[in-house]
Amino acid sequence: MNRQQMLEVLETCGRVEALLMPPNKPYSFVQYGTIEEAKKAYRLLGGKKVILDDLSLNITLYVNFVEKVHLEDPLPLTLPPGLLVIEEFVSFEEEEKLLESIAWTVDTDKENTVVSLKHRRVKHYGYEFRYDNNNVDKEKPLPGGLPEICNSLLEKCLNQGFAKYKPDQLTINQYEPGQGIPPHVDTHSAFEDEIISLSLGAEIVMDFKHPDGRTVAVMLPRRSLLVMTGESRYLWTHGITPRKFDIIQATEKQKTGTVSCDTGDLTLNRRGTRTSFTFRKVRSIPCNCVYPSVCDSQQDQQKSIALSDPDREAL
Ligand code: AKG
Repeated sequence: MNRQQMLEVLETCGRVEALLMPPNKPYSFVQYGTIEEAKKAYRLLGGKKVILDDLSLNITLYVNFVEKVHLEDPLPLTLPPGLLVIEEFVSFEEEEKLLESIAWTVDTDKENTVVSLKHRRVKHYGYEFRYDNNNVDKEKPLPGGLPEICNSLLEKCLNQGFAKYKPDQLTINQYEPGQGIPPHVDTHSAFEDEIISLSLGAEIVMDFKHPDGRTVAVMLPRRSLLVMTGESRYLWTHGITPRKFDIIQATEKQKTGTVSCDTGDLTLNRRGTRTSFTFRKVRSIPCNCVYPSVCDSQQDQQKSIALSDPDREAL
C-alpha cells in the first residue's frame, strides 16, 4: 500500500498524528490523536481486507499495539562524490521527439543493434556494447554514428561542462515496470570518465553502492540528466532494482537526488516505462584512475608485468 492508501484506511478511525512506513518492511506504525481512536482502529481494522484496484492485490491488515517505536534519526544522505542530477535538462517537446525517434525494430542493415535482454530492451549506436565481456569492440564502430537528433543535446552538455569529450557511444535502454539493470561499474578500459544518462518517459530510483557497503538511492526525475564522474563513475556501482514500485519521498520538493530514510515521509511510487539515453566516450588509452582495485586497465597491466618478469613466481 502506498502512504495515501494507508492513510485513507487509517483515517476512518480517527485523526492520524504520525505514520511511519519503514522501507521494505511489511509493517508500519501509526499514532492516533487519542487512545479511543487507537482502540477503535484495533477493533475495526484488525483482520480487515483491503482491496486495492490498481494493485489488484487483496491485503489483510493485522493490528497490534506497541509500547514504543524507536527509530534512529535519518542520516543526512548525500550523493556519491562526482554525481549530479540536473532537473529538466530537456523540455517535454524534446523528450517526445527523442522517444519518437527510436526505431525499436531490428535493423536489417546492421547499423545498430537491438537486443531484448531479460530485464529490458536495449539499442546501441556508435559502438555495440557487448554484454559477454562488458566492453566495446573499438576496431568495429557501427556505421551511422550517433543519431543526429542527439546533437543539440550533446552540444548543451559540452557547453554546460557536463561532458569534457563529445560522446561517441550511445546505449538506449527501455525499462517496463518490474524491469531493471544489475548493479555494475562501467568497464574502466572501455569508456572515459564522464557517463551521462538522460531519463525519459518516467522517473526511477537508481541505487548506488560503495564497495564498503554504503548505499544511496537516487531519484532520477523524468527529463533529468544524470552525470557520473570520478568516484561515482569509477568506484560506486549503479543499478536499477527490478520492481514495480519505488520507495520515494512523499514530500514533493524532495523528489530529486537522494531518497532519505525518513520513514515518516516515504511512500510508494508506481513505475512507468522509462527510457534512458546513456552517452559515453570510448577510451583510446588505458585507464589510469585512482581506484586500481576496481580498474581492469590497471589490473591487466599488473598481470602483464607479472607474466613478463622471469624472476616472479608462476601465477
Ligand atoms: C547501462 O546501460 O550500462 C546503464 O547503466 C543504463 C543506466 C540508465 O538506465 O540510466
